Amino acid sequence: MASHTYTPMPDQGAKASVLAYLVTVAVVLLLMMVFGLLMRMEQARVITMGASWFYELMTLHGAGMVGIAGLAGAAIMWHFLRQYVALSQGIFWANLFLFLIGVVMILAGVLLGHFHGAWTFLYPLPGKSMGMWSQGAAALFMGGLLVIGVGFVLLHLDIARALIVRYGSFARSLGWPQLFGHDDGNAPPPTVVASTMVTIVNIAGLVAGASILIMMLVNLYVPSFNIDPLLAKGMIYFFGHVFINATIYMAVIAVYEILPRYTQRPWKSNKVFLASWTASTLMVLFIFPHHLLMDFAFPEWFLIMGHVIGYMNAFPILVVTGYGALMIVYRSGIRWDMASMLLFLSLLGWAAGVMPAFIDGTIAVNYVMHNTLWVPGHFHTYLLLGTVGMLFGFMYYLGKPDEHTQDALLDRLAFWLFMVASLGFTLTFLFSGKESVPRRYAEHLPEWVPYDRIGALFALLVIAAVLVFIIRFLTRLGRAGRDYPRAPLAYAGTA
Ligand code: HEM
Ligand SMILES: [Cu+2]
Repeated sequence: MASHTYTPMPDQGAKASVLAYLVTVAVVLLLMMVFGLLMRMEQARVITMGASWFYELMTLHGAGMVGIAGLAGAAIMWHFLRQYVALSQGIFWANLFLFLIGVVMILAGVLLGHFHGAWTFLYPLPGKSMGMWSQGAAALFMGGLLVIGVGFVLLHLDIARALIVRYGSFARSLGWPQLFGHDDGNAPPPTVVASTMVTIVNIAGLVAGASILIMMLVNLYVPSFNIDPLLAKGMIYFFGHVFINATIYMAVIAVYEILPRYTQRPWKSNKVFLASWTASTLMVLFIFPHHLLMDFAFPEWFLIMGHVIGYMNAFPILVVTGYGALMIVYRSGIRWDMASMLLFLSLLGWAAGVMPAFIDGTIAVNYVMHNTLWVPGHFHTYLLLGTVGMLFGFMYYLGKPDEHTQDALLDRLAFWLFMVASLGFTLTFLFSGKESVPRRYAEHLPEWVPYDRIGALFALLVIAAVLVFIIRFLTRLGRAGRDYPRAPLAYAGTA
């Protein structure tokens, strides 16, 4: 039987590039969190920066957080996928390089050019600012997104190439022979299955995103080049929905790889696992209309599709992952340290974050809830506790000097603070949503301000906890991943 592991040369270059990604992520994440805190403080009437600044920060925060979540997911995926397939180091660096160029363009468009049309850059807003920003500012913002998108396309094409070289086809790297035929115990490991799924959906999403960005850039300078606004909105949400969902499907690879190392129990891709990843590969592409349920101009079947498939997609991967994690951990005598605790918390955060989306994905509910803070309440739960929790788990794993090192009391306190403060922060969003407080309002009515204040306080505490995680990671940089790449567990065939 063939082994799935492929042992790359233990090289310093790969380690340096993953760490460069993570340092970038840490710095931008912290900055974006501070922007988020400032927005919440504005709503809470603790500070007054004015609507224009609020929307500039909101634009940066929305685009920046989504981009950084993608970068963090890519670092996790690349780090572990390298055990099984031969990935290009040059392309991985190129993606980071393009990301940084894009960030500079976006910062220039927003902070210097005052673009504040939100990350959604809905047509025709960027080109019709009524004097609030110039064509150039809109072009810098959208051009920056395009450059970042091109980097990710390159990265995914390289991953696609490497998967096909090793496995022959996506069908094989998704484990279809084992799913639809006899399970010979030789299915590709979870990391390979997840990377295949993400590669397929993200290439589709990024191509749609890049296409609409290019059309809108042309339209900025050649206004007679008209775009159907409904089509533009559909393409933007298809891209945005797929990209942000892909971040957690990449980051969850940390769970698949690290928990087994802690318990010495391999995470095998069984039929149920393979079936849920294959099903989600398709469903993630078809549920984006759940963002458009209020757009009555779309055909009805399209919206019903978003509702129904959204229901069906909410659970499979989450359930196989949660169940799998419980089976790996149950009576394993696992050592609970910062990495394993954060990874476990991230699964809980993911599960908790899906619930409000499930509710809001119901057409009748959506009419009432959609443009309220309920929605930021949902996605901050699964992104902050889920994706970002996985990221910090990965950072602690890489930074841990050796397996016997005990975590300091400060770190453990920061863990509990992160959990409680994140829940508090997201619950104030959800509660405000339940009270019909609209989202994306710089100024809040006096009745809403008490929730905003509590939310701002919790946001401050989240940042305090995150500061501990990040400083700990940065001070361990020199030794992080000394034994890189860590020995992978034996999978099928080698066990
Ligand atoms: C300390 C942590 C954070 C704070 C204080 C914070 C705060 C905020 C605030 C106040 C808003 C505007 C809500 C509204 O009134 O509509 C917002 C929106 C948003 N946040 Fe966060 N956030 C945090 C973390 C994150 C993370 C980790 C992510 C993603 C990885 C994220 C992604 C977003 C997105 C995509 C939006 C929507 C922007 C838009 O409506 O255009 N945030 N956040
Ligand atoms: Cu979505």
